[in-house]
Amino acid sequence: MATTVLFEKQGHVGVIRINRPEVANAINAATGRALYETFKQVETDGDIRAVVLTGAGRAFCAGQDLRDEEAMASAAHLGNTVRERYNILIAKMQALPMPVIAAVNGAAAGAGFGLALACDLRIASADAKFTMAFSKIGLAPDSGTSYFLPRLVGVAKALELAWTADVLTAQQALELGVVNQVVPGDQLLEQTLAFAERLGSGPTLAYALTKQAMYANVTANLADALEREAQLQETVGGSHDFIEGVQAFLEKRPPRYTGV
Ligand code: LHQ
Repeated sequence: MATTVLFEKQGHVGVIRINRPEVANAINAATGRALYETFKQVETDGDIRAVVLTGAGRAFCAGQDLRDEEAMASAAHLGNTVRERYNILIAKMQALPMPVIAAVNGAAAGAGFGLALACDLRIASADAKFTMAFSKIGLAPDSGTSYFLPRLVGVAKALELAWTADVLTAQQALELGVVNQVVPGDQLLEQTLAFAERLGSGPTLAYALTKQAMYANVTANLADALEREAQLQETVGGSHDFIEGVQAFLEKRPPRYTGV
């Protein structure tokens, strides 16, 4: 596999790094494919309990590689690129059962912003920045940005950010709820990994069902949401981690979760 995407395991955490620093980690065909294959590999690796997505060098991801002429050869090519490069990737990321955290080390633009938003949580370095760059080149939002962003910031703010393509600083992103934490740049990976490890040592079956419930119920009606919660509780209620969690509480000791 090409090295435009790097992958390593740190304990139970899978770290995925987009690795085209010379073009701000812009995504060409090979990088899109490698990212998809890496997330697919994570999905089937029973040992990975949390995932971190980050970028090499100064940027997180500048979105579509604007020098990738084939992707932009015609309107039809553009639509197909969105479907075949980004949509499948976003869907794969969302379907992963474990927490996926973006460690946003720099600029996240266009589809790069979309990749950050498709992660469950975002931790940003103080010098990260975010832009819905699409409109600057005459495009409309893609890569899930028109789905995720209004859910985080509301429709009016999402429209403002999409229409203006104004750049959000890390601090502004924090205030808007786009990112969960802002940390000094030189501590970004270390702090994100520590957080990922913390989540990875939790009751990960319960976490997977939590993720399912949150994403599904954000658009559900109350009756369906309540019933989904009952069903998920039925599933997780049969797990070792549930028995262990209660036992540990009663014995006044930390739980030892195994994810089953
Ligand atoms: C780039 C890029 C880039 C190539 C920086 N491509 N080289 C989906 C499907 C199909 C078609 C179209 O679109 C989409 C969805 C999208 O993602 S559309 C949005 C595409 N992205 C953009 O428009 C963002 C363009 N880039 C920027 O605004 C800035 O470069 C950001 C804010 C990302 C970073 O700014 P700086 O930190 O100041 O870095 P820089 O601008 O100096 O960039 C560093 C290098 O990376 C530079 O190369 P050079 O050889 O001049 O040093 C840039 O040309 C290159 N680069 N983005 N998307």
